[in-house]
Amino acid sequence: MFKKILIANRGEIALRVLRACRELGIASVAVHSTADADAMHVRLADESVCIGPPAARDSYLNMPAIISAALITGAEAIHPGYGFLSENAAFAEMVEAHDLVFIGPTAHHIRIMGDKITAKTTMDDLGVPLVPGSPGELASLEDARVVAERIMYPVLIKAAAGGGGRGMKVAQNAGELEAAWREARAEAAAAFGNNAVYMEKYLDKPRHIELQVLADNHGEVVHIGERDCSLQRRHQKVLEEAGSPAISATQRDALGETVIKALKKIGYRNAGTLEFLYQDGQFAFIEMNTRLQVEHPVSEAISGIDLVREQIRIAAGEPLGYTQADIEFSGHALECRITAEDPLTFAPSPGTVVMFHPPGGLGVRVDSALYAGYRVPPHYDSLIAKLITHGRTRPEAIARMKRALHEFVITGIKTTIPLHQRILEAPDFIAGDYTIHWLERFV
Ligand code: MV4
Repeated sequence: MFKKILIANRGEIALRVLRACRELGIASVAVHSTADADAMHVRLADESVCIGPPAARDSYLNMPAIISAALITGAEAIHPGYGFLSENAAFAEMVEAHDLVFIGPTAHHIRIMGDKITAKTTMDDLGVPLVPGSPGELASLEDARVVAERIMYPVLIKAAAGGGGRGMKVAQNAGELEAAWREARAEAAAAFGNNAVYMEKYLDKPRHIELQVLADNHGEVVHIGERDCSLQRRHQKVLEEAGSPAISATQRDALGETVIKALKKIGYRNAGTLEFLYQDGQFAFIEMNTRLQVEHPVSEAISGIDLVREQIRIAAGEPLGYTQADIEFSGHALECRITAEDPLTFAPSPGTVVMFHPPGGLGVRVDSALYAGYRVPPHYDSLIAKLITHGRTRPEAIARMKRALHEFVITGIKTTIPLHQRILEAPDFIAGDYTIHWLERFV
């Protein structure tokens, strides 16, 4: 096992990794920008290194500074958290080139899944179901026309280097195809420096359901159940749940079996998440995330598995030590992402936190790096707390969430707590009856 790990991140996820390190008896090194000198992750770590000015590109994305911090402090491994360098294959390679361990998948797998076309063709070859679409990159507008006629309108043109909805254009009919093609390519080139695009049939009312997996370096692969992440606004997830209210345990097990077989074949390692669209009883793979995700705590709640501990153990070469048959799912979990934003306009609301009283009690977890007197810097993501509740049933998890939101006091900045309270009262939410479009219409 490692003796010391560097955490290349900030905020609640840096704390999450620090906690796993301390429980495993591993020393921790925090890195921080000048804007984060007073941040909680710096205070909680055994050591810290300042890696640059506030702008993320000069600090949390500064690869040489982070590698140097690891070498100077004698850390043996780097946990990237989520965002920042977590899905940067070049960084994973740089880490390994300095005889450090990247706590995550291999650079090869990060690269395959980072290109959405390669990810899809890989999964297709492995028998994972996809949305009908182009077999690969669209070669020309003519090619796009041929594929669209075959799969039938409406169609969606997506950027190969995409994700997060950028460079994605719908064509409802043949008349809209040329504009969609041009706009998708232009947006992809501008956003990613890569104008490669592909086509899928446009699903009009899907749910976003993703499957958490863990794979060790010895060929064992397990799934940790699904999460329903359909409640999102402008491609930002707002509230997630495990399991999905829309699918049965039988459906989950069948999907899990297909995915495990596929990941064993490609020798995938560490944690990962496969994203699916689910509509009319069918799953269709769209993307794979090769990192720990923000919403991982709901999977931890229903499985009892500490995903970050497992990531670290796997990276150190330890076998999982259990199989799918040993994993039991219990109850239901919800996560509310609380951001420093106006709950009505979503305008960012950085500033100084005056009061901070997180809720507690049975079935309640708060992952947050906030404290009274902390100044939320304007330079980074607006996520300030994740509130997770677990119950024996979905109604119990909902009741706990309402109770916990009622207890939660954050003053000095605006937060989205009132938005979550409204969602939890909505009959469609209570019934579990929502698609990826529901929240956009609700807010
Ligand atoms: C889709 C889709 C409908 N049909 N693909 C958006 C971001 C990217 N990760 C995939 N996305 C979508 N792909 C087909 N064939 C609708 C979306 C989509 C979406 C997906 C998941 C969660 C929220 C979303 C919000 C709008 C659109």
